[in-house]
Amino acid sequence: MAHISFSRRLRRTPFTAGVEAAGVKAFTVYNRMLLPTVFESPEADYRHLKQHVQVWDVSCERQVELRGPDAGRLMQMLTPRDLRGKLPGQCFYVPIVDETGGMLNDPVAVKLSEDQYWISIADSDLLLWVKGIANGYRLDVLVDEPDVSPLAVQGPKADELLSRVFGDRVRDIRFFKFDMFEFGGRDLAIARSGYSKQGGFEIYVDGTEIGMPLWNRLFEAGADLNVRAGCPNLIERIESGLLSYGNDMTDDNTPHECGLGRFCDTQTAIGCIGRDALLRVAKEGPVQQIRPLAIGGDPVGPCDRPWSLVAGGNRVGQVTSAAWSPDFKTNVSIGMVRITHWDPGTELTVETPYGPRTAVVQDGFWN
Ligand code: THG
Repeated sequence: MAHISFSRRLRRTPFTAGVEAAGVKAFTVYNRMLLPTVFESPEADYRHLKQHVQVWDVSCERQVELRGPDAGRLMQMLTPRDLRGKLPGQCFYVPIVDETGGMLNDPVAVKLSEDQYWISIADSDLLLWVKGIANGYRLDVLVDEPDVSPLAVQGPKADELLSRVFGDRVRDIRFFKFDMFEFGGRDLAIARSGYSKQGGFEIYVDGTEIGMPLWNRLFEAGADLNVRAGCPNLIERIESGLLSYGNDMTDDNTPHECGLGRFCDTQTAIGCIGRDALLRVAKEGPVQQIRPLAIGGDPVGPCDRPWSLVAGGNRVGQVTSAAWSPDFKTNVSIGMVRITHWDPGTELTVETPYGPRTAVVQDGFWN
């Protein structure tokens, strides 16, 4: 396989030096930034994540900052989730939709104050859409990308590691809440969140200068916890049903097709730009939806292009993420399946590069 060439367009992060020193084996590109994908091997990284604690350079989850009197109004224009009643100190997973109800991104929004939000984005150029809206509607709000880089600490020993560095107060942070902690003379938001179901935190590291000092401090403090550099793990995130924008869904999909209806309050989300479109499609309901599927046979994956799902000679969907699960001893996968074939237990054929396999719709994700 050929390599990817590095240049200024492919941005390094405040932690890239540490990631390289830790022996990273592969990167992907996400928001034009480096995102590690493998350290030892996907299976070894997975096993370690479920048993110990890892530090993840997820700087590529860039922030779109909204700051000013119209920040709250702008935030509500972007999403069908009803944000009234949300308080500073809270994070929320928010589908972002365009005027057709198509998904533009599925970020975590961080409410810092009534007039300041960070939108911690998945892989799409959301900044351009948000700047366009702010300017087109002449809103009184500044929109930009601050020098803020999330560093995730994930795994069952995450509380122990972070309490050693930031004090026992980190243990009191509840799921999808954040509090402020001092490091190197800076106030950092630390949230209990992250792209795994093994538990843990995300530190929103403000400024490049404190990046490597914080990275090194975490590894010193966690030596006896077997702390390692890690990254979002393909196997674990499929088992957990964590969606990957651009892989499992695109702007052709509504939040309801993505199974994100529980994060939509389309009736009451007044001001949401995609509201009318979503109300129209909500009447009928989605005709295809994300499903977990177990794929039979030997290990398959990763999935670098959609694999067709077929039944009775007809295409009824596609698989977009797949990996062998050592814990569940089956191939775990995420697919988009037509309504006629989406019930749990339905047996389909998936056309993989390794040949046709059976794919059985599951009644839930694995973790
Ligand atoms: N953390 C932060 N930013 C991010 C991600 C992250 N930006 C990119 C990407 N990940 C966005 N996608 C997701 C997908 C799922 C979740 C978070 C971000 C997630 N979902 C939980 C679930 O589905 O069970 C919880 C959702 C909830 O209950 O609110 O955590 O990981 N900063």
